[in-house]
Amino acid sequence: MEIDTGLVEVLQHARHVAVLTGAGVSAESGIPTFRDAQTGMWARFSPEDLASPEAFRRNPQLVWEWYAWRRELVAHAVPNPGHLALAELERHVPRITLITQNVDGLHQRAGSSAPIELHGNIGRVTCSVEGTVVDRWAASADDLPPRCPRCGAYLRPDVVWFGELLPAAALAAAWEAAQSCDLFLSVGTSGLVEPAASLPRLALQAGATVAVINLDVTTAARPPLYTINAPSGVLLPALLRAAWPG
Ligand code: BV8
Repeated sequence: MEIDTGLVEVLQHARHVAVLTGAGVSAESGIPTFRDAQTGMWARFSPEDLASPEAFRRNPQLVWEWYAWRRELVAHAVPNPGHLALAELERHVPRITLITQNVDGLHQRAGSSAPIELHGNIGRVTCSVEGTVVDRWAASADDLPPRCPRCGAYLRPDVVWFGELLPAAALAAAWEAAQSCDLFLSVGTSGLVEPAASLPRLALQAGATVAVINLDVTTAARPPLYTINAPSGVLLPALLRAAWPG
């Protein structure tokens, strides 16, 4: 795969690379993206209808079951070459800040050391009242969602729903990285969800080179902005091989 030499050079000399990933990075691991039609029994729902406090208040069992279905999907997924290439980047660049909108934990499983999870992690469950993480709960098929062992309130997935605030420390770290990196890679995200969607623009305004890797862009090189239409699982390993052929 031919990659613009200008972009390769920026990567080779970068001191700090920030990466923002979206559902597209996990698509090649078999996890449907938000923009793909929901599959099977979830076909009639849109994520925005399920991933919100209102939806949970209206029908906590339905929302819990949707997340249980996704947790199962994630449990059987494995990191793909795109995740692995991002983890390998840490071996070549002095500072990497990996910011993800994904809640599937695949970056950690690929070996990335400290991904910033802007929207939480589906593998964690919290008490919907206390907000604290709950590791074990009494499984009960007929009373879903399960209840907090301490206060009896419903349990919920530890993710940020639409209309909820992002974790302040995670957002601040992502904001700082976007403004201090030399190169910002935006990979596999439709860039529709705020405030994550503002990060690439912030990086560009702060003087970084920005590369957008997606399936719904046209490949073009207008430094400091590069857009590359390619699957992340192919492009990211190719980008690393081009920068560090050895
Ligand atoms: C907030 C966790 C302050 C849950 C997610 C009105 C009222 C309230 C809020 C708002 C409002 N209007 C706007 C807002 C803000 C709102 C928002 O942005 N809404 C959008 C829909 C307009 N944001 C929020 O609510 C955020 N909080 O703003 O707080 C506030 C509070 C109250 C009132 C006002 C403001 C919270 C947002 C977090 C929501 N939680 N996830 C869960 O996962 O269940 S978002 C969820 O959807 C994902 O985490 C992700 O961020 C997003 C999906 O986006 P992508 O990851 O980009 O995935 P997508 O499917 O869209 O695109 C995939 C892309 O990959 C495509 O481009 C495709 O081409 C590409 N692709 C596919 N395959 C590949 C590929 N690319 C490369 N290779 C491939 N192989």
